[in-house]
Amino acid sequence: MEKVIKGHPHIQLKFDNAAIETLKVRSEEFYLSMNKRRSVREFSSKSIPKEIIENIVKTAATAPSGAHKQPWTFCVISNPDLKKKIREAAEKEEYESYQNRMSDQWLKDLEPIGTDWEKPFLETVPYIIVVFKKIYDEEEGQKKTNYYVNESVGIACGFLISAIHQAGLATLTHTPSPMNFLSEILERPKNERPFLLLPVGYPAEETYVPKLDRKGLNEIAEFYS
Ligand code: IYR
Repeated sequence: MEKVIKGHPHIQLKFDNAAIETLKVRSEEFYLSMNKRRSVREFSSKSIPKEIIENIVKTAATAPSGAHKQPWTFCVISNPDLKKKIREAAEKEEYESYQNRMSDQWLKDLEPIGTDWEKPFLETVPYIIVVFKKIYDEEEGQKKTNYYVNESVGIACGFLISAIHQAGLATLTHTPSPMNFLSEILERPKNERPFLLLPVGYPAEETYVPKLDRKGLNEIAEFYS
């Protein structure tokens, strides 16, 4: 069913009104599945069909965005030379950060996670996804502002990480800093800024992750009934 509302075409929403019991089961199952997600820092080089990555990126792009501007570009890198370049540039920045730019407190906070400046996974993984935010669009030579760009692209990255996990793969939310080298290596246009870098693959055969707890519901939520 289509309808014109205030001069603009609309379609009737096809909403799956499932029974409450179904909602309970689905919401719990989804939580239990998402609660198994862990950030991984050691990856296998096992290959992954491109189609799976395409589905994951399409899922990320179902995110809501300010005025539906979809202000994102997902760069999917499988080219070994580019992965090498990205690793070298990221490690150069990270080395500087760990040696000189990060505070003692920051380094102390990272100790339990066991990170350092070395990022070999950037070459090991079959894919790196670099998410760029589009601070404006260019239409017929005119600059058109995008809205809530950080929120929109942040939400899309949440969808992306969830899609990677739901597919049965692992990733890491990696933010080398500063990361303008990604614009140069990937030759991005000037309206795009790097937002997040995600290596995507299978975890290495025997991978250990930090023993962490998640905050309980009473620590993260306030209910106003
Ligand atoms: N970007 C660095 C440092 C780093 C910072 C935070 I906050 C982390 O949670 C993890 C790492 C790195 O990727 O090592």
